[in-house]
Amino acid sequence: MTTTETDADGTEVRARTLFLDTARGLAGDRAPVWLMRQAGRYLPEYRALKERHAFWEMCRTPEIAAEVTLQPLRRFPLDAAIIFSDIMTPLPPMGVPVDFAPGPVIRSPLRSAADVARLATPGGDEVAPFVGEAIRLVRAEAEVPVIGFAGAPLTVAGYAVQGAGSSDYAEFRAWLHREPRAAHDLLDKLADVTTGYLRMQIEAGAEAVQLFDSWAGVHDRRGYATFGMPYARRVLDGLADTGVPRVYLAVGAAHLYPQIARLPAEVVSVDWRQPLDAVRAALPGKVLQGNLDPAVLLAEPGDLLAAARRVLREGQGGPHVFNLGHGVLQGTPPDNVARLVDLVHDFVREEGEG
Ligand code: 1CP
Repeated sequence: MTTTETDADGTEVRARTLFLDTARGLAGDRAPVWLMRQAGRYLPEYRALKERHAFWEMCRTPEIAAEVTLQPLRRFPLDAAIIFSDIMTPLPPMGVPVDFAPGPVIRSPLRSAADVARLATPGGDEVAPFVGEAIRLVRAEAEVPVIGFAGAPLTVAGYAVQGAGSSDYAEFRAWLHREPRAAHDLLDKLADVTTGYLRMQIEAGAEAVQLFDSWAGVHDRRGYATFGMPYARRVLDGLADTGVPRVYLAVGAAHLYPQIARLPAEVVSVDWRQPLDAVRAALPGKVLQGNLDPAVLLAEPGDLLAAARRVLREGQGGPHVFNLGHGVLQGTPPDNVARLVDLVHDFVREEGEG
């Protein structure tokens, strides 16, 4: 299959479909590339906008959200855009105010069954119409597909109950044991709202969706089987009829791969802790997305390129979307991102390998 074309002067034209074809399981001539947090504070043009607008204002103003989404595409020949928003977006319309400082802060975290009972469950069109509008604006300008996204119920519940990001979510994990019924009610509401919200994004023009279960890995297998996987499954199943490729991300979650392997997602985004050839054996039939260590983008160019080549070689055993194992770090030099994206473009899959 040929997914790249060459124009009159011999330069490669990105076929619009490379990312989507790969996400659907077709291994093309090269791996498509996009980077989690490709928009954000490592780009001076983002920081310039951020000086004039608060984070929520940027998310809630479609023209600004679209502009921020497009910023990395103007610099780098990326194969997909991810809409600029946050996994916290559905919480305020459910009745949970969220501030950013710079990570999310919930001043009144959910604690009791009554707190959960009070939550609203806005329909897909009510959650965040500005996200749909931003997607339409990006679709009108971008040459590459737009990825919509949401947080997975377990990860969003972790913030809503813990009150902020945490390295271990101990408070939240204790709450799951103390208040399992309220936890299921909360996850149930989040699953409904998230499904509607993602369907709205697809209707607005998102051609793939990613479900971020960033903190799934802090839970043990039993906790994930009880509170994580069933709700992620419900959201993903709720999108099946759209035909849009579904990407599921979890970080530090190798102990959960037996469960993740059975989720209805075409693509699994994996962190850098294990090489892709080893992960492929644990996630049979899945397209793999990942998994360069984002810290490597802070290293010398020679070391960065060697590490990226290793990821590309390890990904050759099946369909592979090149990405980082997690988001771009704040101090990343944009020149290193340029070097990385060029390298992925120039790397040709070795026939018969992998
Ligand atoms: O001050 C600033 O500039 C705010 C920094 C920032 C940005 C740029 C936050 C606060 N969110 C975002 C954008 C964002 N968040 C995007 C779109 C941009 C892109 O990817 O190009 C996406 C997809 C997210 C998703 C997100 N937010 C996740 C899932 C991805 C992941 O990193 O695992 C999570 C966990 C969040 C929560 C969040 N929001 C912001 C921060 C700094 C964090 C994480 C830190 C924490 O838990 O405290």
